[in-house]
Amino acid sequence: MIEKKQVEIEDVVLIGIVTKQQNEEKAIEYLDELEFLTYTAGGAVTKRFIQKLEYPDPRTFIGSGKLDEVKSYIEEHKIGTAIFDDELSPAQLRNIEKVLNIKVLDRTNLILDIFAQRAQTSYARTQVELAQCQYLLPRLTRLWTHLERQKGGIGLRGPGETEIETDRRIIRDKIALLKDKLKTIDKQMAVQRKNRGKMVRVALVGYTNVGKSTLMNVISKSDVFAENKLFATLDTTVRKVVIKNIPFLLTDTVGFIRKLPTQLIESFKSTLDEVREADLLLHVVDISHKNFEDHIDSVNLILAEIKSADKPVLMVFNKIDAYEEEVIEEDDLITQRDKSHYTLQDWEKTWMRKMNGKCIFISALNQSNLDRFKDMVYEEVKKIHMTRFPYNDYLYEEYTEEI
Ligand SMILES: Nc1nc2c(ncn2[C@@H]2O[C@H](COP(=O)(O)OP(=O)(O)OP(=O)(O)O)[C@@H](O)[C@H]2O)c(=O)[nH]1
Ligand SMILES: [Mg+2]
Repeated sequence: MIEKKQVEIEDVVLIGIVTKQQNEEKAIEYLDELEFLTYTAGGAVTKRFIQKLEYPDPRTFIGSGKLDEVKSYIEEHKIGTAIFDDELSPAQLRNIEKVLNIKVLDRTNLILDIFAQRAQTSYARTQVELAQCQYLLPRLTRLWTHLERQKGGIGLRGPGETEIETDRRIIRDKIALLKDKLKTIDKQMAVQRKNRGKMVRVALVGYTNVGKSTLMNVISKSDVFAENKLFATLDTTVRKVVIKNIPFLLTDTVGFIRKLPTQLIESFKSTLDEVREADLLLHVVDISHKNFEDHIDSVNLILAEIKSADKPVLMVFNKIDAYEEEVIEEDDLITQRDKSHYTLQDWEKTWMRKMNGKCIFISALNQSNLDRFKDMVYEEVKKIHMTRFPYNDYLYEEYTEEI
């Protein structure tokens, strides 16, 4: 079982690259996100290193000169952790550790660590533990586990802490055991889902931190943990919601992120089954985030990966209260107008217009436009409900209660 530990804030450096596929602006955006992830995991970023490269170096990810630069910085400032914004191969990880002689993590490792920290139920913890073991298996010979200086902290929570020095066989046995355990739970969950009968099922999906749980709370009057950190929700909550006269089930589940580790997608099978078996998806987007279009793409990629890309979807653009477009001053003749200058009205005229009204702008926090949102959900749910209960049409009679 994963151990829970209160850890002190650790000083961390971040390392990213600019390549042909990833321009400087993108690299900076990704590092911003990596910094938020680091903060969620309990780290404070003291410096970022970015290098321009044709391709990542197969031996050390960044060039050896750059690595030396990182080395002198971490030695001077006594930094204990370096985090790379990509998945490092086991060989890269080993080589980098040899040079830097501190704890080296990659994006995958960091996300797994946050999941380990946040998993509440034994079910979620088993899923995370499995993903961690699978990540760990090819990377067992890690230098930093032998170092005295770093005990606990980011990247060391979970099985990594205790099992790392044991051999691969033990990890393999453990993987088999965890898989068995999950299979049993998966079966129970599948039965539970079956018992819910033919009721229409709606799932909230979206990038992490967009406001899914907040929206769930305001429309179902439930109390799901919401917080301004990444991956506040790992477990699935299902609530019965009634709009007008149709009841349906609403699911809030784990948020997605760019490059969600595949180990996690596999181990969170049952959690994601809630999405896979949903009749309607509410794709929640944080429109106040500069990269919201990228976020939509990442979510759609993961939906495709779990074979849920062809479900009916309502796009829910949340956080309109926090949306701010950049303004070009009248005497500024140089700045080119781009998407950052769009108002919400401008956005409505873009590709969103082609969605045939399947999108809506709301603020879950200020509860604005929620009535319209509920109407739209009602219309969609009603369509599905009617195919499932064709003779049950008395449900749709609008009636006012006599006093
Ligand atoms: N300004 C603003 N903030 C919001 C709105 N909706 C949610 N938030 C804030 O956004 C943060 C994340 O909200 P959550 O509901 O936890 O987001 P989530 O999508 O469930 O996140 P994960 O569970 O981490 O995937 C919280 O600090 C919320 O208070 C909104 O309409 N406007
Ligand atoms: Mg949530």
